[in-house]
Amino acid sequence: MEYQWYPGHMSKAKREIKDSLKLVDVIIELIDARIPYSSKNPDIDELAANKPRVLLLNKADMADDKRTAEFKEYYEKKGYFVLVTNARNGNLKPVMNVVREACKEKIERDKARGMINRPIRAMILGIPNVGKSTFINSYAKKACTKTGDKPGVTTGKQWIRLSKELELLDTPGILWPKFEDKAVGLHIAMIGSINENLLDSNELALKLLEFLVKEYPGAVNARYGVEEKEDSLQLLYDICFKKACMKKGGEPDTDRMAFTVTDDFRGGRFGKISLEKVSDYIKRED
Ligand SMILES: Nc1nc2c(ncn2[C@@H]2O[C@H](COP(=O)(O)OP(=O)(O)O)[C@@H](O)[C@H]2O)c(=O)[nH]1
Ligand SMILES: [Mg+2]
Repeated sequence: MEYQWYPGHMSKAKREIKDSLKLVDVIIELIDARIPYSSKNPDIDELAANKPRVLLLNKADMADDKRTAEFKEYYEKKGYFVLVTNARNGNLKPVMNVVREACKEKIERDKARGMINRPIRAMILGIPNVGKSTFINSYAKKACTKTGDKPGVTTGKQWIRLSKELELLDTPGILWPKFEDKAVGLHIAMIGSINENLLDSNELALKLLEFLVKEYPGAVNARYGVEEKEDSLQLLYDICFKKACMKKGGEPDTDRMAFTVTDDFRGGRFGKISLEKVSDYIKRED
């Protein structure tokens, strides 16, 4: 499998993020709870320069709750302030609580200097499609005051005041996933965050079926009414027959069914499923 890489574009983005980071007290990084390892960009560690880090395990409504809880604990042990979120129905209170906790030192420092009402400033970061815009919009909708340029700070930076306590840079930082790792590329393709035609869609569906049968027994049967088996190509044929997904000549239309399987997965129609679990990654990172 081949993945595309955009070094020029990304190094510019990285520089911009680095500049913006100088202006904020805390970094709020969104990752996809279905792939908490693959959607977490390691560049942020290098860019972050000791800022407090809040990690949002977003799209948790589509992920496996048990696996999400394990990742939450795993990242907390690494020093992140972690929150499980669904950016589509944003509730600001829990976000404020973790941000406040992450910025405890700054708040106390301000207090000691007699600066009581200085809002916390944050920047949203993440790879494409994790929900950055949705997050900003769902909170900004409630508060919706663009605070405009701050004189003396910088030009061209817009801040959104979410509350008296919290301001967000209105443009999120977009980082690229770590595609050199084939498993990362595959998982990102499975959830549909990169352009579909970068990967063979049949192969993608076969890998999904293989994964589901192994890790979530019963999910494929519940969806298509077929007997589950390890041979995912045979399974795809079985699903074609079961669902009468045939070409004009009477042959099973595996291309069309592969598309349906992938689409069903991305739409959450196999249930709440995570492609990754902590135990798969603990050996790699630690
Ligand atoms: N189910 C679900 N969908 C979400 C969530 N957050 C974002 N989305 C959807 O994911 C897609 C990408 O979100 P977007 O905010 O554009 O991602 P961005 O590229 O990081 O800005 C959109 O279709 C959103 O509606 C979430 O928590 N749960
Ligand atoms: Mg966006």
